[in-house]
Amino acid sequence: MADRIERVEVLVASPTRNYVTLRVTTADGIVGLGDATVNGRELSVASYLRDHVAPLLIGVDPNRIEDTWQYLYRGVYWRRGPVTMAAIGAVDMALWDILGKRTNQPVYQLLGGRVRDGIPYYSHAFGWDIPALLDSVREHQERGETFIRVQSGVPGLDKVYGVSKDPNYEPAGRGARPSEEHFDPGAYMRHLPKVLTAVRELVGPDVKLLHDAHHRLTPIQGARLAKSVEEFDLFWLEDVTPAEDQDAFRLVRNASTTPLAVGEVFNTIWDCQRLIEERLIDYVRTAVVHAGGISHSRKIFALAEVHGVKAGPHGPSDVSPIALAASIHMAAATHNWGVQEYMGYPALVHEAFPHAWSASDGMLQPGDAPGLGVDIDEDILSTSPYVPAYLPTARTLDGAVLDW
Ligand code: GCO
Ligand code: MG
Repeated sequence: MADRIERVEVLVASPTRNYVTLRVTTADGIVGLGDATVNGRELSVASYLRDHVAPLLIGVDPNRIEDTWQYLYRGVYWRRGPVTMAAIGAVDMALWDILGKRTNQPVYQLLGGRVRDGIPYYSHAFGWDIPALLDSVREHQERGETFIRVQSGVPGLDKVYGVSKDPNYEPAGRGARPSEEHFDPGAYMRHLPKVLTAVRELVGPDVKLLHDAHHRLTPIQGARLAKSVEEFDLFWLEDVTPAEDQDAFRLVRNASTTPLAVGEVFNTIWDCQRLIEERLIDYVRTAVVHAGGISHSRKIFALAEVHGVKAGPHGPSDVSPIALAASIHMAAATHNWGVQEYMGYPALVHEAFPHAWSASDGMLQPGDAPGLGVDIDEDILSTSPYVPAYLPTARTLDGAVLDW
């Protein structure tokens, strides 16, 4: 069974948007894929992998998944942060993929096998005004989706997180500098209850509604918002205040029983330890790619399980179908899974990364292909070069920078 890593390649490509893919090939000819995409910082992870990680992997036994993780994390001294952890995450995914292919089993089987028949996902409905949002919600319902995140424009603001003029919500704009947008917390906080009143009236009590405040509010504003939307019975309120200030969540928690979800910007178990151990949140949202891959994410979700917190991982279109596959395989085998985010991809992304996983009627399925079950179309990737693209920057109405 021993084998050794012979080749490590980093592919950066932009089939509609930028993705960083790691391809690891062993002496036995097994190929493992990992996603290392950090939206707007793609080239840093590519360099980290190419210049600093790839040389360390040559000759390593790919079966030593946990040891390789520890070597790249503890053995390197400089640790944590999105670039480092996405790079380690990509290596980890690729090694699980290789193990699955070597043993001819899907990764979820290696993680202990299925604990559920399908993985519910939530999708993203949006509209500039309430009627447009309601149309979007109806479309999601027609697709059989029962977990729907609702985002709407705010009167007086010309750009708002989660709402776009395109049919696909795409926050990163192409160009050398981020665009800028202004945000007014007061206008937003006054408007959201009206939005949720209309949506709840449309969908009735059974549909699970979610909403993302995207780190824009202060702790006390977050507490007030969570309280003001309590009657709409949200499945969760996401990122109601910036996540670094873990203690701030106590204020929100004490103010309301609206379930809270946080953590898409976290990279390690230590970033969310307090939130989980002190039961300040209900769902932890670390993305498999940005939190060190499958091996480390398992530990985060195991800690969460002990404290009654569920996984609700980030699954935006700015991580590739390889990372989504890793998340789906974990979801199939992890008991305390709440819901998986699935923003969907444009057709070209599905073609660039042919995959065994599938999404229909509000459920994701991992498929039964060995490993993670994702491939790459090299023709598409090699003809879609990297294009600089950035998330916008937000400012308050007086021009001061605000968390985006
Ligand atoms: C989500 C997120 C995204 C992020 C994006 C950043 O919940 O899907 O908040 O929309 O903004 O992934 O790269
Ligand atoms: Mg979010």
